Amino acid sequence: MRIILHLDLDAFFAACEVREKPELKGKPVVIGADPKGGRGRGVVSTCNYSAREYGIHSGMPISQAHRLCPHAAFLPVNFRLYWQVSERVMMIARKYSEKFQQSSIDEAFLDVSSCSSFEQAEQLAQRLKQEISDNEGITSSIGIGENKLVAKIASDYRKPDGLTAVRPEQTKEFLFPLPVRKLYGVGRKTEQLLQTLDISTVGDLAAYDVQSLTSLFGKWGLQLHLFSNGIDESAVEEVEGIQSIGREVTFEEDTNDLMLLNETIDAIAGDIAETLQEERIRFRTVTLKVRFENFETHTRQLTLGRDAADKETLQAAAQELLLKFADSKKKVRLIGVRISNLSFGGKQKSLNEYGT
Ligand code: TTP
Ligand code: MG
Repeated sequence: MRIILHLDLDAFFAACEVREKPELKGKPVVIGADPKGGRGRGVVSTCNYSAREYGIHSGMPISQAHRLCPHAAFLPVNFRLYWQVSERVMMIARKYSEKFQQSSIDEAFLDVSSCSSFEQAEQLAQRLKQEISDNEGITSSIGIGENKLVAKIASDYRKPDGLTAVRPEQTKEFLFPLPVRKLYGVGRKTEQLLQTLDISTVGDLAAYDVQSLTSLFGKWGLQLHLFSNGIDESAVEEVEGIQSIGREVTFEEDTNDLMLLNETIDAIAGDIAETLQEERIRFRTVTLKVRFENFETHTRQLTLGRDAADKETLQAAAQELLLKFADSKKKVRLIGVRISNLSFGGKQKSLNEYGT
């Protein structure tokens, strides 16, 4: 039997800010675009739990967040700070298991099968939470389960500062009442398709005929069947550091001014390059994201023949990718640059893309 633990830091970007500015403690804090007194056009990256009480959440237009809670502290994204805190937290977590996998800036899986029981794993989780909170002043939530799927869903079950252990014999009763959206890989599109089949909970999905699922979804149908039954054989595999770094900008007004687009790309690239240099990170793949006025969103990417870390290479690559959109007549609402295929501290590591 395996015992897997999933760690997810609470309201991470906001927690880092509150830690740096204790006067914000207990107040609603929103991280993201400048609200400009309600006229801002970007989105909320995240917010702390006091702000969530007003209905604010990640991805919400910042103008709406401002309407819901005008007296919140609105702060810009300070990626460098979050990156540093993340690194320190991951260093702590890494000590708790030889099999460790960081899966995003604020999440990691630990294979703690060497614990003799779930009770022991819970004690270990409690110690880990305590050490993170003592050393870094931020809270976290942990889920424990027989595999990565269950552990991840469990970490989200009670938040913030939660600890949820789902023993193998409880897996199905835990999963079945949850909305299908909670399963890995089930996004809005799959959710909508499943809805047309009258499937809304994980239990509905588990009860659905697997053959019908595969004829509708192909291999993914089988995967859905397995996940809904709580089956996930994937291993906790070491993947060092985060897998990609990106920034995006929403324009004040939709635009097709090529000069403005180029300048914006240069500014984003310059910003990312600064983090790279300080942290000694190199990249090989550059992705450009463009969202048009009608919200249609496209990405184009290119992979360099060698690692790079300099601003100029990043800017040139992003500019080249922008040319691929040159024929479009539509105005641009948002533009973003992301780098992936990263190497750290001079050592090449193979990394998978992990988009947020
Ligand atoms: P999450 O772990 O999804 O969110 P969170 O840590 O803020 O809150 P919680 O886990 O307590 O529910 O994401 C981690 C960080 O990633 C988050 O602090 C900010 C960033 N992020 C974005 O920038 N945009 C997004 O849409 C999301 C979901 C997260
Ligand atoms: Mg989190």
